[in-house]
Amino acid sequence: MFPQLFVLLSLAEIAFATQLVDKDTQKPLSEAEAFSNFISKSIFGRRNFNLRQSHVPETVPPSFFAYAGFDNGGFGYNGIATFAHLPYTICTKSESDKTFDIGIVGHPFDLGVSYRPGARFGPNGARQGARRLSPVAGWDLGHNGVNPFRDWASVVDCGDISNAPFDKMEAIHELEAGMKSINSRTPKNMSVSEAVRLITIGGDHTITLPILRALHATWGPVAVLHFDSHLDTWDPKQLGGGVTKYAEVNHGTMLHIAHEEGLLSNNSNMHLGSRCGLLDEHYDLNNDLRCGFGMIRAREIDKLGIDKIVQKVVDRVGDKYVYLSVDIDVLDPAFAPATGTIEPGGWTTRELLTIIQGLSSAGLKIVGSDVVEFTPIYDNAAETTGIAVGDIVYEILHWMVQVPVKKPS
Ligand SMILES: *[C@@H]1O[C@H](CO)[C@@H](O)[C@H](O)[C@H]1NC(C)=O
Ligand SMILES: *[C@@H]1O[C@H](CO)[C@@H](O)[C@H](O)[C@H]1NC(C)=O
Ligand SMILES: [Mn+2]
Repeated sequence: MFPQLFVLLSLAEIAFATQLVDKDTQKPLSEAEAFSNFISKSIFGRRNFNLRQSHVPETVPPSFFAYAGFDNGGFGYNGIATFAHLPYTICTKSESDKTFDIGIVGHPFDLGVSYRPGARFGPNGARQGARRLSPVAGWDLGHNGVNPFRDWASVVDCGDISNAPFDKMEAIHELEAGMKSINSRTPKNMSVSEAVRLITIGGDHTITLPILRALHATWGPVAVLHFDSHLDTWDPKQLGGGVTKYAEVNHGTMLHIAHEEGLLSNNSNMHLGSRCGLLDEHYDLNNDLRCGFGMIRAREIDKLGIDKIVQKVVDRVGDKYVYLSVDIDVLDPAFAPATGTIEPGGWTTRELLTIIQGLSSAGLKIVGSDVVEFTPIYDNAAETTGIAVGDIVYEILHWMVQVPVKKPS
């Protein structure tokens, strides 16, 4: 009863206050008109927020407000969480031919982990972490004048490639088939870049194997730049071996297997940010060399600095096609606590972003990429890891936009 009484009293006050006469025209007003007039002239009244019609100089671009609702939510917290509010496209369908150039795709898979599980929730965790990224405000201070969402390339969120939860081998086949299907799409802007390119959000690191298998048909062997605290070239006989063949395929052996299958360049691959325990005094490192990897260890950054790190990578890779694989555990746990196999002593988010930008500026020919091992359940209330994953994907997107690719002839 009390609220109704309050309204009645208020209306009476309104009628009195406005004297039922429009203040501008002096025409008499009904009680209802007086009420709405009172509200609209109060501080609660609707303002005209269309800045394009207001006193803003014409050189100022339309307000961010004017875009609210643009492509699934101009403001970060609005809308369905596609990556950076990008349009959702089912990229595996042939109807998607010529509709996009670069896709963000999720691989919700974590059947290959050795320690903390849960990376299957990584793709949607990264979409949540990327909410404050948007085509609407995509011009980054670190990349003068480029908004990678609205440059020559059409960028979409391809959704996830669904995969079987009960059988790792079946799931890996499904991921490979899905990637092959998307890779076969004709890009929208053929005049700039001849192939669609994908940034995959994992998923545990095993997913890099089906991705490399799917890329091989188009690009041949690629130079893998592997940002990771671990080597991931472990001999399957060593890590998971002696039990079943099934156990040998996991997030610590996939680069060894990729080498054995001829998917990697012979001596242009590189680990960056390495730091981890080894399973043997000599065997792991010898096997790693055999798999074609060089290495920049995490602690070397303090002596080398970022420019020399970039130069070493550029010297090693040359003009080979590059596949970039970022295990989020390359970052120090302070910057990325939410991951499966944490190793203290890693790089900062800024260092990683700046190195990636350096590789991009050097024009290395990136044909695909992944950011893996984000396991949202271990993130904090500030979403530190998820937001870092979003920004790393954004940095890689800048690289793909900056360096279009031609298919091998
Ligand atoms: C392709 O990119 C060029 C260069 O930025 C641009 O002018 C053109 O509009 C783009 N074409 C399509 C179909 O998006
Ligand atoms: C790598 O070396 C092997 C053995 O010499 C050779 O058969 C293979 O073609 C080489 N692969 C590449 C990508 O150069
Ligand atoms: Mn890894």
